[in-house]
Amino acid sequence: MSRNDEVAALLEEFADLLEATGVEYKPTAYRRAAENVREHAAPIEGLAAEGEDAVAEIDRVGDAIASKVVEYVETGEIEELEELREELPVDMAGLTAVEGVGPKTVGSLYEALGVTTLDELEAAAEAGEIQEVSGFGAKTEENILDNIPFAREARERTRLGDARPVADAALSYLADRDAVELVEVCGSIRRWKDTIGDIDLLVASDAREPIVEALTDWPEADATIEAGTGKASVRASGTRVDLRIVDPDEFGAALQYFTGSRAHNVAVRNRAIDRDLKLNEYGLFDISDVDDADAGGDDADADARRVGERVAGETEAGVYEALDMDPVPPELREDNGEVEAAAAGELPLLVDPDDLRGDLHTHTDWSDGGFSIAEMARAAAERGYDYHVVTDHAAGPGIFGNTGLDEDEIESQAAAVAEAAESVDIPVLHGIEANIDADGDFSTDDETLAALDLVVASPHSALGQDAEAATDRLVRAVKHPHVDVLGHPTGRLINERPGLEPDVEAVVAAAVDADTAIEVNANPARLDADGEFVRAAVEAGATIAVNTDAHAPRELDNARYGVHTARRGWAAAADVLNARSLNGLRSFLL
Ligand code: DGT
Ligand code: CA
Ligand code: CA
Ligand code: ZN
Repeated sequence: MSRNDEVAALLEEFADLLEATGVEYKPTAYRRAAENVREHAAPIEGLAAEGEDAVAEIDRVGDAIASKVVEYVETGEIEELEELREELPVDMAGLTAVEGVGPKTVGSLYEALGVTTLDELEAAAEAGEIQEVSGFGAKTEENILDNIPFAREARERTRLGDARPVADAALSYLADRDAVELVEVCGSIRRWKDTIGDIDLLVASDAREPIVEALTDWPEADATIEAGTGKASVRASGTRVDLRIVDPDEFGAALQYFTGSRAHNVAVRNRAIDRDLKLNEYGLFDISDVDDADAGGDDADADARRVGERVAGETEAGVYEALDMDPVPPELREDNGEVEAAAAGELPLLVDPDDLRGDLHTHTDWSDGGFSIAEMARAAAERGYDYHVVTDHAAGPGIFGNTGLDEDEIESQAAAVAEAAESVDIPVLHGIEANIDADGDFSTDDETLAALDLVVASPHSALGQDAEAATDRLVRAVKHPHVDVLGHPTGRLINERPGLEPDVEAVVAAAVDADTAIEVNANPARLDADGEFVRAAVEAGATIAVNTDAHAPRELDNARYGVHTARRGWAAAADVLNARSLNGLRSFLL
């Protein structure tokens, strides 16, 4: 966390506490200031060292806030904030993580019931105490109770998109150490799950100590949690990083074991048992000549678990092959039929990041993006894509500010896209991200939609509607004759809001019927559709599109999150619309 992020978080806490104690206007000022401190290019500690005036140069940061920032950087605390914390000793972040619970609610519930934590909130709701508080009712209490599990999980798990860059940094740092022979991520992050509990790393080396030391000395590690002989754990960017060190000839078995999931490992181990083999983190062993059937059980020490004759374990692929299976891509290891498919030689050839030939959902400064049509298209060309599609927001409810395009603006954008395309090496198509309203209608007229090369249709509002309404809405949108891609189908934001919960089977059946592709939105806050949704779509024969929804050139690099999510849904390159050539794409759009 940079100091700018740290100060911004503090100002936001200040805003929440002020709001909870009933102060008006000021909270908004603190939140705006926080946002600008976070985005500010220069390090805040440098400005604070120059004094209040330098801090107040930041947009929206007034003198009063600037003096508090200086106070914090100089003394490590802000007196007024400490007083507020004492007055209202609540776990603000934990409580406001519950959808429908804002700082004001936290303030009222603390005053009336003394609620300070998520557990206390749950207990009060279960006891029916919340509906007795003035301004609250039975419905609010029920909503709070419904939303607590989601909030609790969100507090415990990190988004893949936040954890993966930390894991990548650790990987390249460790790969550069002399004593390290091999290093890999394992656990849920290697399976590209959309949220992860911790980052697991595996190193192959004959040494132990220098590697434990290397991890605890890692400049990005904020704290050491544990430093043993064969393993170590640190905290980095708020996430736990677990490292295990194994002998090089046991690396494959350990990688297989620590990648999980537990359910996948159970299924694979049972397959070993059927063959009179024993699989553990040290290798795959032939135990047919071992007398004592209990030898090397899970409770035995490491040496005793290396029992019988070892038949595999140096490479992970070798372990699977010795069990008469094709190697299983990590994304599939959830015990959802992959063990049977691998044994039958029927695993799909999954889509790969290199298969993508263009992005079908991107924004420019015509709506809420930050870059011109030409800048975005050139960035796509630089990434080796064969074509680029511009899909700015059409006007509609839920579209930020006034940034959506009306029919006239869409028409003028067509000319601008054609003009920009002249300065770009790849074809640039003109699309739109149309807005699916609560009923499944569109705010943009049919004639305008018909004239576009491609229409992505996405929900942006009414994301709390019930399952039946959500299903009707998405099915209608998918069947609209001019819609080509259903964008971020549920509208979920990982760890923030669950989004729509439609009948997925019904939506994908409609998509197959209408020849509409289902998007995997690769924005790491979304990953929507998720793996399960993709699996249903692929099984029904629907087409998938993996799009970044980029609002800036560097966001085009998020494509990998979408591809791995599609892989979690068993998608092959042939299932993916933007893995096709321009001609292939055009014939789908006809
Ligand atoms: P997470 O971190 O909650 O997102 O999920 P994972 O899958 O990364 O789980 P984690 O970090 O607890 O352990 C990593 C993998 O190691 C896990 O997928 C399976 C394997 N593993 C760890 N401990 C055990 C164990 O006691 N028994 C078995 N069968 N497998 C284990
Ligand atoms: Ca893990
Ligand atoms: Ca772990
Ligand atoms: Zn978009």
